[in-house]
Amino acid sequence: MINFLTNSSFYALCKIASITTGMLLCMTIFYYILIHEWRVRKMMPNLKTFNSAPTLPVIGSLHHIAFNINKGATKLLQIFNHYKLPLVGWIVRSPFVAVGSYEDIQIVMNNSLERDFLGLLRKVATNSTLLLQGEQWQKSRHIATPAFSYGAMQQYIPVFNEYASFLVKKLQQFSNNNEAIEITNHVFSMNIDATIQNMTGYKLRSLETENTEVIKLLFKLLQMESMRFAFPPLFPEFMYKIYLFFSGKDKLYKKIHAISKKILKDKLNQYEMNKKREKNQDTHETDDQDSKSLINLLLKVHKIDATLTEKHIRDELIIMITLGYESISLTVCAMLLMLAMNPDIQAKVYNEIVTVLGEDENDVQYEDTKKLVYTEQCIKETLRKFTVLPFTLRRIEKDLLLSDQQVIPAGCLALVSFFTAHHDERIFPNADNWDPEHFSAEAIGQQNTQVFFPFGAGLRTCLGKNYAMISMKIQLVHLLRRYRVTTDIKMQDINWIWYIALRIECGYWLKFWSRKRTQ
Ligand SMILES: *[C@@H]1O[C@H](CO)[C@@H](O)[C@H](O)[C@H]1NC(C)=O
Ligand SMILES: *[C@@H]1O[C@H](CO)[C@@H](O)[C@H](O)[C@H]1NC(C)=O
Ligand SMILES: CC(=O)N[C@H]1CO[C@H](CO)[C@@H](O)[C@@H]1O
Repeated sequence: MINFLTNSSFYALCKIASITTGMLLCMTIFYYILIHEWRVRKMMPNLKTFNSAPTLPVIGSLHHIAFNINKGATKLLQIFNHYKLPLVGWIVRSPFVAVGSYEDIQIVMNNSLERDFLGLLRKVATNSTLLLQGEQWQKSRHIATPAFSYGAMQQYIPVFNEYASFLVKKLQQFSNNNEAIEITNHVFSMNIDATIQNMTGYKLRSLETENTEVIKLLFKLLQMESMRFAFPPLFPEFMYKIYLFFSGKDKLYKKIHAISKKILKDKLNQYEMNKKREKNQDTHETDDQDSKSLINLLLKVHKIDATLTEKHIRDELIIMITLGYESISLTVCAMLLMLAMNPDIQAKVYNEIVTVLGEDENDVQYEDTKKLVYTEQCIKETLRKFTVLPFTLRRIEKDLLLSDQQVIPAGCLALVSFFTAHHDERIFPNADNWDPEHFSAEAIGQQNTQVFFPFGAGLRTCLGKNYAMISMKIQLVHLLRRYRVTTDIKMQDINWIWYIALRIECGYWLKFWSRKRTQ
């Protein structure tokens, strides 16, 4: 009897507790919706002046991109092409303004430092320079900057040369037989090996061993993250976590974290050992040797400043490596493809290489890269036409006056479409054509940095832009002086596909023809 009573009062208590919790939860949600609506209402007068793509109740403009897995972003580019930018769009009840003219991009990039990627990449990169904000960002950027200085670059150049000539050798087996090969994985392997070695000292050897496990993992990561972008129910962090848990895909993140932990642990041990040896020998040689590499810069601060955690180091490395090798590799692949389609231009690039470096297969030095002017023009044209990172998102902190007197209200997101600016017919006539003359001294000259954003703009520009340019030049020199490339792909076969980085859907199929005269 007594048992029965206590039991029933227990259930009653439970009932009351759950009802109260439910009510509290509803009230909190309601409260946040109210606050949000109040903020949006304040923005409305300004937002009303913008063009708008058709919206639906509740979901806003999401139907244009949603559920188009991996085509969401390319759909977005079409919309931007179709309606005139700036354009207002709605993520459920949150507004964003898309800008795409170089004038407006400059205004947004110069005035807003706060990135907001809607949760994208948060699971691997919250504490990286890419995603940090405010003072934390400044500090992180300050630490990483010397890793891309002139001095550091001198350290990387032998590595680029070594791996590029390795890639050249690798391609030998596919050359001269009139069969096209898809080169992404080879170029990816080369670049991930070089970048990991330069940033961390770790030798991955994926090109040598043809073990592309890490590349596949990182590609899956980008696929997952871009899928999330096209699937709005997964925007909230807790929804994404639930999805990952039940689909078993959290394993992917665990694997990536495990690899970065292992590299860091090895490096920490080595760092301690070097420090000890230094103390014993009373020299600073070991320390100075590679003190400018990213991992050493981070470790040095980590040792004296506990707020820079191991997680920060790992996030920084993952993001620099992933975005670095992706964008460099895809640009190199695209450039080879364009040269294959344009034999005249390829001949001109080859002639420049021979003029600057001679007939021998010497290593490329820093000074040589400066002299490869026409090659650089072609790389820039590739960065324009193929804009590997086509968008960025910024949170607008103060009302922002755009070039046509419209105002993006404070608190609103700005979606910056570099891709649109790079296809602006005012600046790049016949923008759909790949034509290095778009970057000839007469065509664009000094304007260059004002209208062209391959590495972003403003204070948050990409730290690795020199690294990327020099690395790409060295790879192209090694490849093009050994091989002539041809392809069966036509410009009209090219469709975009977006996995955080923009690629072409059909792949980069090339034929390699040895230039070496038979001895
Ligand atoms: C943005 O900043 C760059 C570099 O400081 C400057 O050259 C440019 O004129 C600025 N643009 C605008 C619109 O403020
Ligand atoms: C890492 O990121 C989180 C969330 O942005 C922040 O709260 C934390 O302070 C960061 N930690 C470091 C070491 O920067
Ligand atoms: C961090 C690190 O070890 N970076 C290396 C990049 O590669 C060159 C050449 O192997 C090394 O000297 C650097 O130490």
